[in-house]
Amino acid sequence: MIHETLSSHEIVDARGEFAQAVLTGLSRSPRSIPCRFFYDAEGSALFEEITQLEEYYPTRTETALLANHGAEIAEHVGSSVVLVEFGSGSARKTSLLLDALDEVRAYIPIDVSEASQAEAAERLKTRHPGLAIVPLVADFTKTRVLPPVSGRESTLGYFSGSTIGNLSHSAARAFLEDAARLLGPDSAMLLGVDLKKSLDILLPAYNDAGGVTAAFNLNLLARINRELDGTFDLERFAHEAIYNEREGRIEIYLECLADQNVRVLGRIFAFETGERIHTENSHKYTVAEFQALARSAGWRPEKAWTDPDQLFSLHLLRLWRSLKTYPRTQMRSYPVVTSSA
Ligand code: AVJ
Repeated sequence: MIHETLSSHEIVDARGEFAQAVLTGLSRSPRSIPCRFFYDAEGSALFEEITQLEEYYPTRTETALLANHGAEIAEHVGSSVVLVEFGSGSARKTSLLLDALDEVRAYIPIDVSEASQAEAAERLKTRHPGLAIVPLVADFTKTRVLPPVSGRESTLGYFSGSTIGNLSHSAARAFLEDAARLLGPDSAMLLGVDLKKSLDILLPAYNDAGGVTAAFNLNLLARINRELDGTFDLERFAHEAIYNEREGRIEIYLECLADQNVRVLGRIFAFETGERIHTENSHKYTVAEFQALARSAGWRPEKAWTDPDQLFSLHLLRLWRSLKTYPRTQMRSYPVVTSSA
């Protein structure tokens, strides 16, 4: 145990961002831990499993949209783009886009996980020999500069899987504004956005019968035990997924099943029965709602594709030549939802 020699601050610094976020998150009321910490190696593997589940429709629906509309997307985008992917993860869908696009100058995946970057790059190199891959290991919400790529004319941003749904509306707008600055004028953006739908479909997608999503959520507690000397008993917490109608989002929690004290990095946290730790939001949109959000961030919706069952949508946005020509009337027209998360 390293507690004896280092002060708690030194221990937190040593364990970095995860330690800071967990100790801060568990100390606040209601308690919460940011969803980006789901993705350690175990969590990324569980998420891959989720994407194969019958109940979890987003991945296969987006994949089908890319397969069915890839050629049309490429027509809109034009040739020899530099493809920048936000939160690239396993980049499994990216291959379909790379197949469809004509002459990609370079591919810049941005992801916090070095491991999944390396694994994805290996696979892409085999499938797309000659593709210049320039990985950026970084938090895509905080990336301000792209690695230089010679002859970069037009740039296509790609944000798949409805990961934009994890962000609040104001954070999603800020992300789109930052992306505009990062990608530069004349750039385009392709996003996967999950659509609002009946709860008969939505709730099982976040609480599957096989318990894979529950394991994905509980893995966060296992990760704390592994990395932060935690004493969480996973049997005494349960996965919970609800739909918040007002906010238009799935909310995921870990519910405490019995009064208990848990230690993390030497600090004791007393949990009461029924108390919850918030771990993720997954906002859902209508096509019109998402297009209004995009406009409020300075993007012009060029085209949107949805599947026949209206489960999922792909949006192609184009950046106004420059914000100078953007009709001010459109700015901030999107209703600001004052959600705390
Ligand atoms: C990776 C954020 C798109 O919100 O649907 C899947 C993560 N959480 N099951 C989503 C997730 C629970 C997923 N995203």
